[in-house]
Amino acid sequence: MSKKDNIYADQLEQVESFNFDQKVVEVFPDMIKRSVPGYTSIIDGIGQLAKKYAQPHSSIYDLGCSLGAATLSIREAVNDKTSKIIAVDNSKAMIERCTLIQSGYNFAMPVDVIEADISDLKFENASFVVLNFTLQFLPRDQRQTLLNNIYQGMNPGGALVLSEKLTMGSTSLDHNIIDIHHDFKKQNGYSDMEIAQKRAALENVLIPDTREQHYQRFVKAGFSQFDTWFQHYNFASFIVVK
Ligand code: GEK
Repeated sequence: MSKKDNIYADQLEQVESFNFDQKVVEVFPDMIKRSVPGYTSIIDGIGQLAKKYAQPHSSIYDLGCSLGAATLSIREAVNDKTSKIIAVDNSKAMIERCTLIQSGYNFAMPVDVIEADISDLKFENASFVVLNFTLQFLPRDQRQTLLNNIYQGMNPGGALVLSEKLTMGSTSLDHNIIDIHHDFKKQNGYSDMEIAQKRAALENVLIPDTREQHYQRFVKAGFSQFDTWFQHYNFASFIVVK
């Protein structure tokens, strides 16, 4: 069971930059469900999309896997022991907990849980790749290279699912959507102070792009077929097919 996220409940003298440490691991499932609109639907959808795109005898990548929610959804949906999932995160604390969680399930599809920076990976024989709210944490100048690498290592007919917090093109639209997202967090029990301190912690750590910036990157990497398959407020998920 995940503990309740109280990390920003008390007034902090100084808000440090957000990082995925042990404290975050302990509350992560609660934090992400109360903060990201549509998170549970996206996790379920990733399993369904994997059924359509994952190929036998191939590799499936879950990049920035955290505790492996997407990995579990895929393993549950795709009953195939000939392919394997490579779940990667650069947080040691996340990887330790993820390894423990995955070993508690007896699905057919094997999984390797690896501590690494996703920018250092070489992709091979990939049929399905998941970047579920991870690309937004990568420095902007590394994002195109990662997508190029994924495209290079992907089999024809394979797919990438990319979920991201978006920024809207216009300032006033952005302002209103961010307000609505904050109301969503308030409805989920976060106080104004918690929301403000978390926002400060994520400043310069979570850097959102517009939908157009994502679409341009897909084209530049070589992908020709893509669309938004899910959106709730400023949180969207794209399906990108090779
Ligand atoms: C889920 N996908 O539950 N290399 C590897 N991992 C990274 C990197 C990097 N360069 N940068 C950040 N991460 C998950 C949720 S959380 C999203 C993903 C959120 C990892 C980071 O350590 C964290 O675990 C994850 O990306 C982002 O479906 O908390 O908003």
